[in-house]
Amino acid sequence: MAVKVLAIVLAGGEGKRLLPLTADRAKPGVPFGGIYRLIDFVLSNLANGGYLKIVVLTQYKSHSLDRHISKTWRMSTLLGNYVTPVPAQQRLGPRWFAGSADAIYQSLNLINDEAPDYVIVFGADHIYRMNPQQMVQDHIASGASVTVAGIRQPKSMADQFGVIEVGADGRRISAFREKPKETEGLPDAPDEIFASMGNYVFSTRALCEAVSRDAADPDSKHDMGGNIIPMLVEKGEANVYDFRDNEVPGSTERDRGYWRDVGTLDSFYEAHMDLISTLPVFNLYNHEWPIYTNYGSWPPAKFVHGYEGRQGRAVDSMISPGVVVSGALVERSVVSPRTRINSWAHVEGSVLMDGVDVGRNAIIRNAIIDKNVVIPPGMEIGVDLERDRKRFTVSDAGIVVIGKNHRIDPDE
Ligand code: ADQ
Repeated sequence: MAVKVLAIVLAGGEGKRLLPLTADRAKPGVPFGGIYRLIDFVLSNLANGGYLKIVVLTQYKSHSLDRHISKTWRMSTLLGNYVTPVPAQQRLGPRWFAGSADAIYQSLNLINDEAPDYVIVFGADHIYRMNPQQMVQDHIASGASVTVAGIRQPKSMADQFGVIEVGADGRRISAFREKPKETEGLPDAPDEIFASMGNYVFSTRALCEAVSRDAADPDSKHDMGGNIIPMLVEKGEANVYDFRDNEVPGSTERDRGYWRDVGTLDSFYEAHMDLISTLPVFNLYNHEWPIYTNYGSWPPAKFVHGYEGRQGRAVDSMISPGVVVSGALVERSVVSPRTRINSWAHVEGSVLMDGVDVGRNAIIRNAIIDKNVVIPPGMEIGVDLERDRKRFTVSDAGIVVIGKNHRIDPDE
């Protein structure tokens, strides 16, 4: 008989480092790549891998995320498939989820109802393609209680990840430290560490026992990476699955093994830049492993001559349906539906989300402009960063970010 697998997607992240993009939406609900939201990547990986019983645990400002999930991810229930958003329960009293392990503990009834043999627990904040079937098979073959997906990352980023050390067999995790301040590099690559991707496969009993034990510990932060994985590592029951071994149909030499944590404004911006080069670092045009989404019924993007006959053009850019580029130039940018860019405007190296309106003669350079922002005619963004710092958010790398519905005073 086929093994039964339930997938749990952790989608409750607050995403403070992505502010202002997360001011009124949960991090997994942040728009990405013109027409997607971050959560579409993990859900597409699960669906393409054939895992169609999916519980999405949400909490923080989940309204637009819930709406997106029910609109986009409504699947046929005929075969018992589902993608269900489950908001934070409050059955343990008037408290919010404490951490990701608590979120699972509070949802144990869903696991009991489904009675799966294995539980996939994946994060929702990453841009990547992965075939989760290969990881599940690896987990089953090894007999471990938990298998953690691992990827090499620069050592300088160790304090953002769970850092994995493996034993002599290359599989068993001998130590796991969540976001260490200091750490050694790998023996064969001193500038790299082996990082947890925040994706786990559990044997059901081991998961239920671990989160129940953790729930009774008053000193625990009830965090998967901080508490549950170290607990199972200590028992010698945790294995690693090397993401390098994962093979996704249709991936190119260039984007094989691509994985980005888009937890900061700069990494979010960089991941967009990875989409737009002629041979993209991350290829959204792989139809063998599609990333699914839903963005409404907009007509095709349109490029027209604008004021004084100026040509509307875009190069090295991704322009979504419903966009009108009228007599403006768009370069190295990602533009979401319903955006309008008017004559003589120049948009360069930028990410424009839904319904942005760029006035005539405006210049937008190295910026992220969130939903429905109206850029007044002649405004310059990303040209004088000192000035931008006084009125908008400017990231460490100098990317100017304007939050959703921000009303710009032209004299600002
Ligand atoms: P972080 O991403 O910093 O590190 P966390 O903030 O717990 O850890 O987020 C993990 C996932 O859980 C995210 O998808 C988030 O949205 C979600 N989440 C967090 N709290 C939640 C809650 N209470 N309810 C529901 N969902 C919740 C983690 C691991 C590290 C690993 C990195 C990889 O802890 O070990 O290296 O991911 O990016």
